[in-house]
Amino acid sequence: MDLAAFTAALPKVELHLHLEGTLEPDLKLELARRNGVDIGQTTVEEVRASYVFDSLASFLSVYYPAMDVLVTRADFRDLAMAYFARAAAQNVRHAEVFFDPQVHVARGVALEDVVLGYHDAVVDAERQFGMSAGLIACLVRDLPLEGAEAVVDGLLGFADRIVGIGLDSDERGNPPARFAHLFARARAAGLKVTVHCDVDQEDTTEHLRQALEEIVVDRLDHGTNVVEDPRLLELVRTRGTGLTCCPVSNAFVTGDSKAAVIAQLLRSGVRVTVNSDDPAYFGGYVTENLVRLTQEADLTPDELVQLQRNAIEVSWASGEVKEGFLAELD
Ligand code: ES4
Ligand code: ZN
Repeated sequence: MDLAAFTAALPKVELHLHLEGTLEPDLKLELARRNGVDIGQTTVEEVRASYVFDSLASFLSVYYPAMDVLVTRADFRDLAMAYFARAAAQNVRHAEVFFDPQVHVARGVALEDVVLGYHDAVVDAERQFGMSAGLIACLVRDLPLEGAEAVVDGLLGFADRIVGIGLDSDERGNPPARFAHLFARARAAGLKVTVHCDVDQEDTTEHLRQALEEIVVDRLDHGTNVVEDPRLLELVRTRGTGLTCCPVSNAFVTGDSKAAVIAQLLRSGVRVTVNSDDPAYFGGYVTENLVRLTQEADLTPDELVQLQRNAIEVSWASGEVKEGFLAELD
């Protein structure tokens, strides 16, 4: 069997996926029509042609306005179900997925409709596809802090519907330490904590240091710049901190998939995982990300299996789900 077929058949885990980043052009048009939202495009080709970016900032300036088409609880459920269906078709058995509640609340959508809509899909995905999933609410680091505080207040009322809190969006001038008090509150409510330290951003090393030493994150999203600081690298290795890497996304944001450094980390025993980030925009779901890394860094079948073992180990799935997945991998 060739490696692409091996990868497609492999049971997989996805840990770095923004639900709003799975908004494919056809669903965007359907939701716009359903809700009477004028998005300025009327065909799939036009929507696709509007997806042009070469940096994190230029990507985000396309990504956030697209969310206007999401209005009702059913819209959020439909978006997440479309992703879970694609993931299940790629043999993703467990997924922990991000969403950006602040952006929706700022548009006048009730937090409850966002969380419950996405949670409806988690329940349906289990029933329809036999896959498990968890929701991670991200704080949007470049929006006003008061909004993040209000959203955390609200989210604590839904703590049984989510598994963790994350931090995403534009890193420039938005260090993780500014959100430390909110992560502490989330953790006290039993939630896990993960922070985006995107590749090659401004102050990358300082942001990694704050995430690891001050917030003491459970995982790092991207995080590959730890290789630049031997002390932080050692911390990640000894703690077994998971890194959720996204090669196809990296190529858009920085012009480099970072395949070499991801493979180097994997081979040195760091718990690296491979994920798709914003697949509707970057054009690759988890299988395509694994295939790209395999081609660029010459991964072996054993290394592909190791990536999935890493992913389930650093996931926040139940013991039962973890054991079931490891048995499937063997
Ligand atoms: C994101 Cl690529 C990326 N980086 C930071 N925040 C994000 N949210 C969605 N995609
Ligand atoms: Zn991300």
